[in-house]
Amino acid sequence: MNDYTPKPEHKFTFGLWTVGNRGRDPFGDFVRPPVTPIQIVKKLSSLGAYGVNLHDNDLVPIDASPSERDSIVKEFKQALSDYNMHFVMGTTNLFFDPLFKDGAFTSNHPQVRAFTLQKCMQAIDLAAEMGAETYVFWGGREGTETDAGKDPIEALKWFRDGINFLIHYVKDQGYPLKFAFEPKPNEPRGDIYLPTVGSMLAFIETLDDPAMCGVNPEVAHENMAGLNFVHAVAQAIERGKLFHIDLNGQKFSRYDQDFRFGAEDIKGAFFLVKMLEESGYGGPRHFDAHAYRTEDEEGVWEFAKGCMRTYLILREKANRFHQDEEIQGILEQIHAWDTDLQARTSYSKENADWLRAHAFDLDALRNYGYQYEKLDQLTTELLLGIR
Ligand code: GCO
Ligand code: MN
Ligand code: MN
Repeated sequence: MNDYTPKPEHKFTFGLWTVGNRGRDPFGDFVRPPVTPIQIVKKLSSLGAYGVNLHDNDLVPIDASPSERDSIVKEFKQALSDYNMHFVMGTTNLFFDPLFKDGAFTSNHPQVRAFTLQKCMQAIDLAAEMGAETYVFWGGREGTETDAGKDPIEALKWFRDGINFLIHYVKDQGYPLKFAFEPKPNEPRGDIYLPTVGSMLAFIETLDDPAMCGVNPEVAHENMAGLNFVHAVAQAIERGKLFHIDLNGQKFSRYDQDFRFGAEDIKGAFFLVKMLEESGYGGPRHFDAHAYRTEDEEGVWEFAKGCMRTYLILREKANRFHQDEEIQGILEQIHAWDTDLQARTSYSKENADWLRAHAFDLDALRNYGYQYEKLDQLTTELLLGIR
């Protein structure tokens, strides 16, 4: 009998803002009462989660006095230890306050850019004090509606300068934190800079310490742009840059829906879980999603359970995929190696001469069938539960 019960060893985490989401949207107000951070920690712990993540102001109000801040943090740390929950990822809210309306690191206003550094330093201190491993930067409002007023080349330089400042701040403080950058193509801005995983990976290489920096890709964000999320994550994994991940569900090319993991594109979710498990990714499985606006508090916890359960079911399906003789038989044929020929494809003068002279059977290649139809149907049947 399979057991899909989440356990801390599965490393499932939730942002306070996810299960704490009260259902407000641009068209309508809150539909659920607030749940306190401590209630969230308690409930998630009872559901088998590993830990929580937060924005500075999810825990400490932006106008809290230093002593208020300290007592809130103390109480929260106590709750984490009481309920055996980890604090995994910290981040800064650089989008809610009206002063961030033109962005934070890339605001045209120099005082906003400087205030951003101050707010980030404080939020990084908070994350380090609570033992976070990873610090996420999501450029919520780092973008424009019109390019008439902001130079996008200059904006990228400002963003780089700001992040470099914080890289040096973290090193000077001796915090063992890594930075993870989260791309998104649009929303809430008309366009957000560095919109995809690929563009973020390129940007990271230009920072003062690229080794300390990786990405935090989100299913919804690549899918909003019509892109294949598995391929985006693959590129990050291949470069050792997958530091964190935001799992959720999304219909392609729509607004950021943040549905329960697996609620949409179940096959995409399957290939994602399969790749994460096979790649040895050891980081948290973070759900950055929220319950439908139709739900009451009970529905919120159903949503949280659903995210974790679906992940575990898909993980088990990935194991079955490996055990399925018919599927594996086809894969063996597809992946058959021609080792002699393979050896000829690493460059040497001799190999180049040999390859130039080699006669390929082009008709055999033209007529070769890859069997993907059968393989995909078998995968679909496996997912539908009849294999
Ligand atoms: C969004 C983002 C955010 C970030 C979060 C952490 O589209 O709203 O996904 O949820 O992940 O702010 O940086
Ligand atoms: Mn996210
Ligand atoms: Mn998002």
